[in-house]
Amino acid sequence: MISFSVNDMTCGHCVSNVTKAIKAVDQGAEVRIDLATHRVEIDSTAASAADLSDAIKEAGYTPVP
Ligand SMILES: [Cu+2]
Repeated sequence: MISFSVNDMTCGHCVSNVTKAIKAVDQGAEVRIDLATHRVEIDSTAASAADLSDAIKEAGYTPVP
């Protein structure tokens, strides 16, 4: 499992943006997001942590490992 804290993710819209960004890198990824704690957990077999981090950054957010 890969996890990040994404502290600038503040609402449901952000959650959907981050989810889309992750799915764009790995369509089969399992994504769990807890908005209250800003925690993003990803189970991916096709993408590395660096790929996923870059995708979240490109969507305009700041993932912290
Ligand atoms: Cu938002």
